Amino acid sequence: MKDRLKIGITCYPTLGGSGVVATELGKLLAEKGHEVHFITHSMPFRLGKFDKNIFYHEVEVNDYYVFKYPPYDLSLASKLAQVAQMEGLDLLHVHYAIPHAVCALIAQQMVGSNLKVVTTLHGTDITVLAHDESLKDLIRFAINRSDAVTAVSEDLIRETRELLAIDKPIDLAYNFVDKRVYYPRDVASLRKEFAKPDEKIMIHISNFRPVKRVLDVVETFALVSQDIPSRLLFVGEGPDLSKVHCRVKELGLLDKVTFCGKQDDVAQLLSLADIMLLPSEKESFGLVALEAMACGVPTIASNAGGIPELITHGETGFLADIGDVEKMAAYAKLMLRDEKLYDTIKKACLHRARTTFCNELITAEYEDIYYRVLGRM
Ligand code: GMT
Repeated sequence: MKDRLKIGITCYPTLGGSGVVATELGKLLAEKGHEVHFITHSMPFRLGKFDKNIFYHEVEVNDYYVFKYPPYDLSLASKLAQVAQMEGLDLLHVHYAIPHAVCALIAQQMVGSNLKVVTTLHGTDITVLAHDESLKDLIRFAINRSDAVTAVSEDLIRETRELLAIDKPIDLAYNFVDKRVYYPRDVASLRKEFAKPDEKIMIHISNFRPVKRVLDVVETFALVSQDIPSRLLFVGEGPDLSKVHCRVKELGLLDKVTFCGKQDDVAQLLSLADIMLLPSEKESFGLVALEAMACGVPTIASNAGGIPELITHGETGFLADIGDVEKMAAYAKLMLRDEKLYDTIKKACLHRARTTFCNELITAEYEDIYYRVLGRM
């Protein structure tokens, strides 16, 4: 290892792929000997077991009665500066431009420019928030003033440049999976609880936000299950869950669909499945499809955002236009009926997840960025 770094990490700790990526990255950096300080409003949900190199600092928000909105952003900025000073941090790596990068830049002003700020864009901070005229200039400011900016796909880099007219270099750092956690698990006995031996299992995991188009999952499954005995597992919860339940009921498919709710052991559940469905309207990367890939499960997804950078059509899964559930169902049937094709795709999935998107590679890319901004190449 070059120098041991002291790194502060801020993310949304309780939900979503960005929190998972930030937490897993912190754990891997700590394993490599760096000192990692998570500075968030609650304990990151994937933090797990104790590690001597990992520290957690909770941001407490002042709810003084005159504040209509408790000022979380100011409390975070102040905490970032405090921790940076107390612990002698080299840099803050913040996930999401708004508000985290802005808070980190305030902390940098308070502490001095030796404290570097690395910002990672995950998607909705650009694909949703950068369309909001009231936030656009602030996001551009956060990006331009960060010492380095990374994004999770080429597509997100392109969209950031287009939407915000940014010239500054943006580094690509794909999402990654820890192959010690995501691999095909032996789930033979658990599988019996979900499906009969001749039934196939399809799975969808998300936060059930409208952008995930969860009803397309139901329609795709309905078409597949007409021809192939199969089951569907829904993992996660969110605003569109009740719509999904209604549609499943309407189609008379309740006995074939299991709603698992929020689950921790995603690798175990993924290993049960034959196919993952991800028909999102927009997806800057699609971490969950990578997690599936690492468990040897091909994904049928929409041809949206950064998904084609992850899934190679016909090799590690299949892509269809957004909303084209007939095509998605046809691809599912194609794979489920042809064992040889399925096996080839499964092997390609495992290979791609373990090479292009492996934890060692991407962690090293982030480390290089840290050393670069610190002038310690
Ligand atoms: O997909 C979500 O709704 C959660 C969101 C988040 O903020 O955690 O995920 C975004 O970041 C992930 C990690 O980089 C990406 O894999 C997801 O594709 C991205 N989601 C969207 O772009 C909609």
